[in-house]
Amino acid sequence: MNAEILTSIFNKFDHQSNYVSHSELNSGHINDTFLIKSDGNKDYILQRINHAIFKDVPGLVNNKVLTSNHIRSKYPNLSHKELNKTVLSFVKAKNTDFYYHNENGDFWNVMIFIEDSITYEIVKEEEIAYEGGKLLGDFLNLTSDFDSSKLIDVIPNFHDMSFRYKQYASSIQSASKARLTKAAKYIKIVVALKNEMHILQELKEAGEIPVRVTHNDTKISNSLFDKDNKGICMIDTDTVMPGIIHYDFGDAIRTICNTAAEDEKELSKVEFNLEYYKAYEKGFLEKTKDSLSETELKHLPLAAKTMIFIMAIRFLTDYLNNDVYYKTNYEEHNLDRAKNQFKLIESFSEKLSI
Ligand code: GN1
Ligand code: MG
Repeated sequence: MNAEILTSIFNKFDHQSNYVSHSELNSGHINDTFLIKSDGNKDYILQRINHAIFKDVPGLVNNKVLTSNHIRSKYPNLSHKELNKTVLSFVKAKNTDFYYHNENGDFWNVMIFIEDSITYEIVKEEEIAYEGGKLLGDFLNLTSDFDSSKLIDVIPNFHDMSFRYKQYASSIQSASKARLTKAAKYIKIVVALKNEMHILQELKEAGEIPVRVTHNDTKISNSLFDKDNKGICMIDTDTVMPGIIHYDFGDAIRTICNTAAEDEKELSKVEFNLEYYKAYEKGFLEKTKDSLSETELKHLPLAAKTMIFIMAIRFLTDYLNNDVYYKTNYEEHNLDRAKNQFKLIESFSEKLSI
């Protein structure tokens, strides 16, 4: 994306500053995200939201703004400036929507960049795991009284195991022989895990686990930290929706406890770090143990395994569908991601018996 195009889009928003330079932030698999340095006293995040995947972008942006407003209302004593360093703040487009829809159909939105914030793709310090657990606990507490009927279902059935399994089963039906052969080993693993991986879904459907406002994309790179390793806030609120806390806990564990990146091909580098699991759980429970039910608490380890499995089959499904969903950098990128997640399940099961 060239500077001229980005400048013109950036100028559609009401920030009263000028574009100076930009860099692309490559961690997401769906949207395109740019850090815009400005000549004012703030920098910005400019994001193109993928409307092939997010069918109702105005609704999604509204969810994000409502979530931020709700969280902001919890800090009545903070100044505007302090709030902008603590909670995601969205910038209105000059037409007063919180998004800009350009001629070729793309949707854009702008947030204030929280200065001096750091994100991690891979965790190398136990303290980050612990602080990450507290951050998720805070997020769930801050949104616990948020009226979820105001939120649209951004992607229906997002973490619904039966739905994900059905998508996977249909990808097997339509996949090429070549891709099926490459996936054969993993297809067998899915068969073996299938029943156990539906337990949480069944508990949810039976009403034994309550539905709350949840984040739904809690990979560790979606948490901001300051330079002293203290958590600032959770970002990427694209998928905030009603759900069960297990997938939030599990997705954070999936990424924090993997000793390698989610797409590391050298599987001997992929191990489950039990110490980080314990540290994350400690931070999380410090914030939430009094508000969660016994059934919710009892199933946290299963949640971790289930969330790793969900991502394993989502990556495998996309590989079998010829890579139509996630951004990929090379032919077998999705297969490598799936293999990585299956290896993580194997290591998880060696270290934690559930
Ligand atoms: C996608 O684009 P990103 O990185 O925010 C995906 C998540 C996955 C994640 C895997 C809407 O999120 O569910 O956990 O990739 N988001 C969507 O890294 O499918
Ligand atoms: Mg996301």
